[in-house]
Amino acid sequence: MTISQTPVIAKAHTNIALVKYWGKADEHLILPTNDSISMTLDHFYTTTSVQFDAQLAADDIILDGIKLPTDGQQRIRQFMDLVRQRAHTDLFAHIETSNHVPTTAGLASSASGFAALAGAAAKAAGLNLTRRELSQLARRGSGSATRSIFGGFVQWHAGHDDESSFAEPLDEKVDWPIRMIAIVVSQDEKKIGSRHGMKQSQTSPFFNDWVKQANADIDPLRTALLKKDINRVGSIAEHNAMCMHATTLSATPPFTYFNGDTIKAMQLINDLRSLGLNCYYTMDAGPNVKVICLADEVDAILDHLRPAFGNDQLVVAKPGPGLTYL
Ligand code: 2P0
Repeated sequence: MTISQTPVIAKAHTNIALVKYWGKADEHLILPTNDSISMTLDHFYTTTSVQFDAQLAADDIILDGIKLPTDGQQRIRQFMDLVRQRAHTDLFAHIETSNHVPTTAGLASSASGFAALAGAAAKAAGLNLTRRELSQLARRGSGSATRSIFGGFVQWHAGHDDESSFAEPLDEKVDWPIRMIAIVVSQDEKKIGSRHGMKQSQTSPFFNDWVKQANADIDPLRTALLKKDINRVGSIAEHNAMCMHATTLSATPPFTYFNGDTIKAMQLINDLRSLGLNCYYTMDAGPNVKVICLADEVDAILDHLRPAFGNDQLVVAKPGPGLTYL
């Protein structure tokens, strides 16, 4: 194992789950309560550079050009400790990361962030990991990062221990024109982070039913993706998202990620569907809405959304690639 003498730069894209990860079976190892399936997006990504340096007394972390205060570094440092332990080194590192994702606004910057960090840190530390091993490592930073190691459609197998919980690509070179339109209703930081939110959701009396439903959605969604059936893909994903969000409304105390614009966007998508367009919504741990549709209907959908949302709030994304090195 040789520590890299030059910075290693990795790029990873964010992903949006079609069957969601929402609940942990093991908080320390980040083992989820159920399998999940996502689509990696081309439009939103993180680049991260890592270089170990014998001169450093602590990790030096710069996020979007700003040095992170010590209290903001804990998750990254803990993750770097894991990399150091595996690489048998006690060196600290310069870490510089740039997000091309609205940070913490429900477009999953922790997914691309920890996938890029896992890739860059492992290689900089001289660890020669397979992509499956990188997905296991990324998982320890943030669950959704497990899936961002791969491109296209990706399944995270929940597993039962560190070894058995990893992601696997279902179709990395998506050859049909599925699209996601992100309706960015808010760029504000979310009030309840997903880590805290999913824990609170586990108090819902419906939580076990949510897990059952999510596991039951996996095979039908895999089949629908294989058949390139946008209506099956969209309706499974939309129903799955609503089941997930039902666990927030029924938690103790109850909460929701939706705001008024989230509901407005859902209604506009419902209108479009009753007009015969094939479009479906999904939401994550924030108020933004992602519309699942086909490329040839994007313009008609955007036209219908524009009176309510500005051009700068509407971003069209395609399936994107997995982890790469620059
Ligand atoms: C997902 N989301 O499958 C789910 C659906 C949002 C809703 O962001 O605690 O940030 O770091 O493992 O990965 C998952 O939350 O949580 C997530 P941690 P993470 O994409």
